This record gives sequence, C-alpha cells and structure tokens, in this order.
Amino acid sequence: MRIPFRDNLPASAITPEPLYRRRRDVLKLLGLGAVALGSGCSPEATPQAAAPAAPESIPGKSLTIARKLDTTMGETGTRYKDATHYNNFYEFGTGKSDPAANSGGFHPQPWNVEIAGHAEVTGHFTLEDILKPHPLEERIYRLRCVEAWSMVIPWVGFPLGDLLKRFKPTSQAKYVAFTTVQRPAEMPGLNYPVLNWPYREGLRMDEAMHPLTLLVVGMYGHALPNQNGAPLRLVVPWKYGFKGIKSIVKIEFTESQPTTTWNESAPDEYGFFSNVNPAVDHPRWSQKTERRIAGDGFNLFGNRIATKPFNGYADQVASLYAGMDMRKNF
Ligand SMILES: Nc1nc2c(c(=O)[nH]1)N[C@H]1C(S)=C(S)[C@@H](COP(=O)(O)O)O[C@H]1N2
Ligand SMILES: [Mo]
Repeated sequence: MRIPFRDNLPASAITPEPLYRRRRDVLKLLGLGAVALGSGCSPEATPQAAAPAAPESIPGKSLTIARKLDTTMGETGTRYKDATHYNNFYEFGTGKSDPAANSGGFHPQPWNVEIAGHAEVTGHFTLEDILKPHPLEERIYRLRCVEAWSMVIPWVGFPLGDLLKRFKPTSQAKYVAFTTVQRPAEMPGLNYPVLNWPYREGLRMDEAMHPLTLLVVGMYGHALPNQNGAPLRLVVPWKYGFKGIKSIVKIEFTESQPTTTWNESAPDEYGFFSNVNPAVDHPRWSQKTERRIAGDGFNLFGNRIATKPFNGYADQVASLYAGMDMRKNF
C-alpha cells in the first residue's frame, strides 16, 4: 500500500497568534556539556533576561525549566498555533488538522512506560518515575518532516540517554525500539489500517545516547498537547520528523535492528536511518528544499529554504555515520 502523504491545510485551521519570541540568551552548541546554565531545576536557575514567557493562550501545565539552548542560533520560531494545528499523528487521522481536531478525548494521564529487553533494570514505570530525576531543558530545535516542510519549536525535555543509562543496558543492547500507545477508543485513526499499528520507531544505540536526542514532555514552556504526542515523545533533530515517535508506552533494548512503522510500510521510501539529507531525494519528491513554517504568516507555498545535511546538525552528528554509504543507508 502507498500512503499518499497529505500536505494540505484549510486556511481556517490557522489563526494569527503573537510570534513566539525567541530567547535572546542564545547559548552555543558546544558539545552540549559546556552549555549547562545553572543547575538544579528551580526557575531561578534561568537567567531573568531569558525573556518572554510563552504566549498566555497556551493551555496545559506550565513546566519548570532548568536551562535553555537555541540550536538554531536565531532562526525565526514557529507560532504555537501552527505547531499545534499542522501535525502528523496518524492515530488521530491522516490530515494535518486531524490531530488537533480529534485528540480531545485522549487521556495522557495516568501514564506508564514499559522498559524491556537487554538491560539490568526492566519493568513497568509510572511517568513520574520516568521523569523524576531529570531536570527539564528547553531546546529550540528544527523539526523537518519528510514531506519537505519544517518548523522551529522550543521543546521541553531532557536527553534520552540520561534516562536509558538508569536501566543499565547490557552489551547486547545495540538498538532501542519505541512503541506508541494503542487506544482505538481514544484514537479514531487506529480504526483505519493505513499503517501497521501500533506505531513503532527505533534508533541505533549511539544515536539514542547522543546528547541532541531529546525525550520531550512539553513545548513552548508547557506540557505537550495531545496532538504533539502527550505525555512523552521523542525528538531527534537530525532525522526526518517521523522518527519523533509520539505518546510512547514502551522502550525496548534490542540486539537486532527493530522494525519501524514507515520502513515496514514503504521500505523504498523510508529507511531505518532517515537522516535529513538534501542529496538523497524521496522517490516521489525532492528533498533539496523545505517549506519553513515560521513567523507570522502561515504560507503553504512560500518561505522555501535549502535543506541542510542532517537538518543543520552535521557538526554534531555526521561522525556517527563515518564510513557509511548514506544513499544505501537512507
Ligand atoms: N505515534 C506517532 N508518532 C508520530 C507520527 C504518527 O503518525 N504517529 N507522525 C510523525 C511525523 S511524520 C512527524 S513529521 C512528527 C510531527 O510532530 P509534530 O506534530 O509535533 O510537529 O511526528 C511523528 N511522530
Ligand atoms: Mo513527517
């Protein structure tokens, strides 16, 4: 089956919203160890110059952020309204406005996550258990969808690797597999066989442990809205957006490369690695440019910019793929 990606949005789905103003205290991405700003997780750890809180219209619990990082070094941010009303979350429908429209009945609380596979510690954990030891960071990352549009979003989360280490993966753990919750009563899209449910993703161990890989619980300073993957999702900024699996209920350490939903659905179109790569086109469209959804005008056709290798994160991650043929391992 071929899944036609839809990239159409009724203008009515987007209404003007104050621009999300980016922080002026831009921090340098220097291997990430050097950017820690303050410690602990009290709001006081954040410099007050760190300016405007998220727009007031943002619903959901406000999160306490220990440190901030802008990896885009000043690119214009995407409005909250656009980031929450132009989504891919097929469990709620295949249209871009479906996730916002159809996720109101989803209950991200209480939430449990199963940790399984090759690790010394496994079992079922509450979301609170999962999150407790980790101070939250705000990281402004680009997210580029394989459909050639992109956004700049202030995510709130912490490095996935910090969590994974707590379970003491064994030497057999070569990959990490993720699974999304499957609740047909709350997720109407699950009643259609457009993908093999549940949605699954995977990373190689070194990718999962990379400090840029973020386990996300919020955006724009607040808890994730349902349509963006509440209560827990992945963001891997150098990979196409579909690697950012939403509403995670299972994390498994595996020895062999896990099956991933999009790769299973169309192996010639969506590889396991799916690193953003302008030199390797999707079989049905170019990946050389992208439509940046940012600023105060949502423009379906404008704001076209060049796509960067590894989505602009090559300095940090290209070495993970040294010696690999990126055309074969797309
Ligand atoms: N469970 C699940 N996760 C998913 C998807 C999905 O359909 N189901 N879509 C992916 C795709 S294609 C993209 S581009 C991003 C979009 O994230 P956003 O809506 O927060 O921008 O989520 C990814 N995670
Ligand atoms: Mo995507």
